[in-house]
Amino acid sequence: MDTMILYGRNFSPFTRRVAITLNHLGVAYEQKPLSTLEDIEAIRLLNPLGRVPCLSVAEEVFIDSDAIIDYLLSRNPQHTLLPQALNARQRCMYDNALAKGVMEKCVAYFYETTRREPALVSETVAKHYQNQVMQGLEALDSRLLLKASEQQLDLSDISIFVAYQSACSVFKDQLPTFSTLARMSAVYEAWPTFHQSPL
Ligand SMILES: N[C@@H](CCC(=O)N[C@@H](CS)C(=O)NCC(=O)O)C(=O)O
Repeated sequence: MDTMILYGRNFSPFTRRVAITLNHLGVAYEQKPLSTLEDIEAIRLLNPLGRVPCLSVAEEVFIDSDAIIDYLLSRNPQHTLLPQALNARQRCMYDNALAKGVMEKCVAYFYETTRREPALVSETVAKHYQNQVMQGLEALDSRLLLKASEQQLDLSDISIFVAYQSACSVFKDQLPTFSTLARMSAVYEAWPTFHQSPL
């Protein structure tokens, strides 16, 4: 059996969504929590862009959370993470895209406000990212209300959970209440497949 190694910390929402997907699929893996700040040279050896997540399987390295998840789902065709019915699939893909957008903007906001020289931080740009995060979460919060409660967990649920928790950790008390997201997050946090990969 090939050893799978996931590179990246769960603080990276993209890494965390891969980790939770691996847990959910029941795939054995090891995680090396490389940081883009402290371990950039090691990360560049895996990914020329110097980004996480990366997943190594034997001699092969996969990069980008979508491409990694696509590989994992293809390797585990019995999975139930992508709905088969057209409407449910479209809903899943739309919510997944919204959640990934929220992740991207949380990361962009975090970089803008913590990695730039203080004198160069643009409040306008940071505010724009913050608004995008808030609007994305607002849309997800309303859309989750409409989702049937008996619906099976799919890829979008993992992404929404990770995106929401990422926003909580980046924006802390600046984040308004999103009651449906908060409820969903509390429920999933108790599941072993989520619990196993904490922030
Ligand atoms: N589209 C990529 C985004 C990955 C990404 O942005 N990773 C961040 C950490 S959360 C990163 O490595 N940033 C370092 C950089 O871009 O310099 C994915 O889905 O994996």
